[in-house]
Formats: sequence, structure tokens, C-alpha cells
Amino acid sequence: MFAELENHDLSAFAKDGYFVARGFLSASARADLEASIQQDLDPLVGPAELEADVGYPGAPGHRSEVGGSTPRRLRHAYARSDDLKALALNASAAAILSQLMNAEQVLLSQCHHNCVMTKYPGFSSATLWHQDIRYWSFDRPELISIWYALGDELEENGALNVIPGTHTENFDRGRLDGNLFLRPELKENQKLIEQAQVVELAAGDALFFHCRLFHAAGRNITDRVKISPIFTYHAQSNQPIPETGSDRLPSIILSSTN
Ligand SMILES: O=C(O)CCC(=O)C(=O)O
Repeated sequence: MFAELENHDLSAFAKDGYFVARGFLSASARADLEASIQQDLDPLVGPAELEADVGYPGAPGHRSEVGGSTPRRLRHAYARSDDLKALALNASAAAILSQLMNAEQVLLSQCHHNCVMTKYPGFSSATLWHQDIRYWSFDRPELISIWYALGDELEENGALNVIPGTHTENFDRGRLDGNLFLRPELKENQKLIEQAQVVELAAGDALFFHCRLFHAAGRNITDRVKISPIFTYHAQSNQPIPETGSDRLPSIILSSTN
């Protein structure tokens, strides 16, 4: 159903740096994914990152504090279950990526994202404004991630916010702090942040976004956990730089027919 993108989706992605494929996952695919992910959340199966590890606003200060064992992400999603592997290699997604990248051969990076993001009630943190590419090393900053909503994602449970068009802009180093987050105290950054939009997703939607798009997310103030698998892709012609963190594990070739 999603094998061919409409021209307006392609133009929206080129202009804004993201687009949403609505209703991408069926209810039964979501249920299977949720069931297999739940098995890895309780009890927690590593490798995982805890909220207490990141030190982001709202996170417990230490693993020994109340809420200190709250997961933030299950790492190595591709290798965790057949359901997650099938999602990472989804042929319709591959066809869309191929169009968005104007590339015949698209690969899944096992080194970046490749995880299941979680936001738990009570102990989740906010993520400040950043570009994912900031710690990644490829020939060109032209990767695309797909964020899958297994449940509805709204401002109150920590949906992503984006600043449309920032994937094409260049930002002076001085606008970013030591961890390469936008410095919110700067007037020019405040103007930029005023243009932010929340990307509300319904269960089953897939958000495709460029690795240079500035994005952020708030805490989950509802009483239900939010679960979002995310995978990152690059074209065959855009390889990781040898001996960097982007080259730790081999990328996986996608096929747009299966
Ligand atoms: O869900 C969030 O807090 C956003 C996560 C995110 O943007 C990231 O880890 O790169």
C-alpha cells in the first residue's frame, strides 16, 4: 500500500525534513510487536539504557533512587526478536526510503538508534533540541530514521516535536552547548524553537525523519507507557567512516520486495 510515495510526500520531506505514513502498521502487527517487546521489558533484557543513565531533565538522578531502574531504551532491537527484525527490514519502508534517498540500495545501520524507545509514567525524562547526526560519522549527513508509534503519541505522553526545515540549515557551533543541544538561552535559538511543531501520531503511524532535523520531546505525564521502535538507514553510497562508532557493526542490506 505504501510502495509508492505521492509527489507531495516527497516534496514535504524535502522541505520539512519529515513526513508521516499514516496507518503504516496493522493492528495485528502492533499487537505482535508489543507482546515481544513486553517480554524484554519485564523482566528487563539487556542491553538497555535506563532513564537514570542519561541525566536528562526529569530523569532519576541515580540508579539507586526511586524509579532508578526505569528503562529508557532497549538497545539492539534488530537482534531481539523475529517481529522487530521484520519491522527493521519492512519492504514497504525500504521502498519509501529508496525514494526519499533517491538510492537503489538502502541499508539498516545497526549502530544508531536500532532500539525501542520507552517513556514510562512517573520517571520519564525530556529530551532537549538536537540533531541525531551530531554523534554519527558517515560520508554524508544524509540518514533517515523511522519512528514507529505502537500506541497514540501526543504531547502529554512525550511525542516528538520537530522544527521543520532545519535539516537544510547550517548552525554555528556557538548555538549548541557542550553536548550539542540547542542553547535555549540564545535569542536566535528561541526564535527557531518558536517554529516547533508537535508530531502527533496515531497507533500504527510511521514517522520518517532526516538525521539533521532538530527535534525534542517532553516527559510522559499520562499513566501508560509509550513504546516506539526506531531504526536508522543510509544509502549504499553513504558509508560509515571506518573505525568510528558508526562502523562498529555491519549494516544490513534491505530489499524492497519480500
Ligand atoms: O523520546 C524522546 O525523548 C526523544 C528521543 C530522541 O530524540 C533521541 O534519543 O534521539
